[in-house]
Amino acid sequence: MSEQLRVNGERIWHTLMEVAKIGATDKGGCCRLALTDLDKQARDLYVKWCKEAGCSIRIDKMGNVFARRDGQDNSLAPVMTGSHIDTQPTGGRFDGVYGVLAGLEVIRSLNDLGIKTKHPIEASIWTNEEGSRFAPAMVASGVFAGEFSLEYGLSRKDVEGKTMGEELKRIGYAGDAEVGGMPVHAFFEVHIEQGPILEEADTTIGVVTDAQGQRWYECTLTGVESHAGPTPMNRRKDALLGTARIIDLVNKIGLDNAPLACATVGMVNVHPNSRNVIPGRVFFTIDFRHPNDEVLAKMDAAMRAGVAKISEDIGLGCELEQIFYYAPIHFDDGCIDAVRKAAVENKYSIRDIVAGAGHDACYLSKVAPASMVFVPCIDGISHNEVEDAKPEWITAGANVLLGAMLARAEQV
Ligand code: HGY
Ligand code: MN
Ligand code: MN
Repeated sequence: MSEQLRVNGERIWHTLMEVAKIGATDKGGCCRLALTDLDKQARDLYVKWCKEAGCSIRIDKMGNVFARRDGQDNSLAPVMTGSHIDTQPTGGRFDGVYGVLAGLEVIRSLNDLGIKTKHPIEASIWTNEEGSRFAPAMVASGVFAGEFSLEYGLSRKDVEGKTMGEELKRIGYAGDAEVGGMPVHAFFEVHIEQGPILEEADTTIGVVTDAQGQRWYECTLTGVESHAGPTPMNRRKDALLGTARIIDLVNKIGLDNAPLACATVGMVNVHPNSRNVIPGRVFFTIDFRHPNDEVLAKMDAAMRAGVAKISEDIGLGCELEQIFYYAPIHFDDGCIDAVRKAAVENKYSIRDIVAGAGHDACYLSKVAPASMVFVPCIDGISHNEVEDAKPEWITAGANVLLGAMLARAEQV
């Protein structure tokens, strides 16, 4: 790759820090939940920048935003990149938004370099990747890939009962373009690793070959609310006790399938959550992950058996629902090679890696050749306000994205 085929590292860093101001938290992170006014503000800024870079803008019915740079032959399927701009409640300045702004930087750099491509290029924002405000995660790229119906996607509700459809309309991003059903020549997503592997190996680029599978559950345990004082211990139906035992069970299932299994209870809502009332109802979530689908199924079975026993032992009602599942993914070998080649041509240190988190590229891989580029993050921490990355890593990931996209979009 010639020396000139590089992005403007200062510009992408500045762009990232500009967007980081939208939803900035006191601890240096970002809280920009999906389809809030802050999400709208960041989307509007991105659209403005993309228009300034000469792109046309398309918004689909799930609010996915596509900034299109024409190719020499616009009848050809686009080479796409993108990620998400929504964050966790205590999110960082890089998760998702880095991949969105790297797409913009690729377009800006192609403009600076006066490069035309045979295929059009599209840089995208995928709605509600985090699955924090609206569950499940990656729902809009899931609709695009045909994993979920449009009606299912638009009907996802937040804790206040607001639907994605209503919130898309409210922020002005209920587009009219159909969701998916279009050919995509290739899709690349650049993202911070969100784990410790690359930094510990002093490696700049992660060539993402696979993504682990996930199973998400919602569980409601129902016991009997009663007075913490006069109710004898042997007369209680304590929903929080059951939850505590299940949290320990989930953790044990993760440890029993170490070193690759991940098992987390991240959300617990206790009712009535009063210090002198024995909880009568508890809602909580379970998140299982593993790169091997059979192991993921084994974890599922062990959890279901354990939950049934715990509920019976304490005399609790139990509603357990799996709300999200996708099998482990192997990305497209041609796209993986394009990433590897671009990294080697840039003389970056590289290693193959499996994505521990879910990403929009996971669903895009079902409808297009896709792969990802990882860069390290400081101490491997993400989904935390301290999330951080070195400017040289950010530049490196964008350079590799440029090279990989050009390889598939074909410079003319
Ligand atoms: O949960 C995930 O893996 C992603 O952050 N949505
Ligand atoms: Mn992400
Ligand atoms: Mn995330």
